Amino acid sequence: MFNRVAATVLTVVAALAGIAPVLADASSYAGPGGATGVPAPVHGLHMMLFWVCVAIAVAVFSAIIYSIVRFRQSAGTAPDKVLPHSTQVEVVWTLVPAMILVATAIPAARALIVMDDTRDPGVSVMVTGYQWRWHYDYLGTGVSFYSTLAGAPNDARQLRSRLDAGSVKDQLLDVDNPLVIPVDTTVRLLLTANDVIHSWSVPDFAINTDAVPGLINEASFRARKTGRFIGQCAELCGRDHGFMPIVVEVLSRQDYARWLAAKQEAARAVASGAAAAAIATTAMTASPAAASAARL
Ligand SMILES: [Cu+2]
Repeated sequence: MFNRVAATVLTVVAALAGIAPVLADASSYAGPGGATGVPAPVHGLHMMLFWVCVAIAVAVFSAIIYSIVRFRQSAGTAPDKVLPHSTQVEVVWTLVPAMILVATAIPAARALIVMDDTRDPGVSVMVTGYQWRWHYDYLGTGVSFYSTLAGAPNDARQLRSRLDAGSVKDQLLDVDNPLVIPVDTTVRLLLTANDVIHSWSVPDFAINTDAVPGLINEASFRARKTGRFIGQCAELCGRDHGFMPIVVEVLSRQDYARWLAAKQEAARAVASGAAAAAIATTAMTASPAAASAARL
């Protein structure tokens, strides 16, 4: 009996050793074609682990069902005295799960390394979570803005608004100022928060990274196609946690350059307007003093 079990388990071990490289390669499966290069390894890893779990479940439940039927008491089976206290069996059924974990850890580590690679970004954005909105600061460009729930969804969510929330497009999933990024460009996000812990989560980019006050977390992704991608805050952050969605607009590189230039122009206009207003205020407050000084 024991020899048969040991032979079966050893066969499984040998098979696992043989499929380890296959498992490692499985993570390179292209996936369903998400918006970024990251979901491909993430999706591949998920599917590979799914099939490993299926194989384990089939093996374990088959053994359980076979044992229940084959060795049932009514068939006259005597309790086995070898298997329950067998050191060899203990060693084997410790080694097999350990080997499965090692075999799956290799592609998992590979996917994590790809996700955490923030070198040579084309665009770096500081993302700050607030109760209850996001702030995006395009580092080194002078462009920064808040991104809050868009007007129509915000109106419709109000108590007794009399607006039909069902008729609002992207209800609770639309913002006034989306995060705009170029396609085929590595985007590095530096995430933090100004009050409580939030989480910047966009499934299409396989990003779900906490934004923690006093800490800066990093994430990076590379959009493979243009379009509009939606996410939400994924960390319970207070009363309006459900009202701080994320919208990422992926533009072609030319469109992004135009968008950035327009934003920079607007930022310069605001800055020069503020400077002119400050000069005027200073002149107005200074003139009475100058007048009284002249009188003395
Ligand atoms: Cu939040």
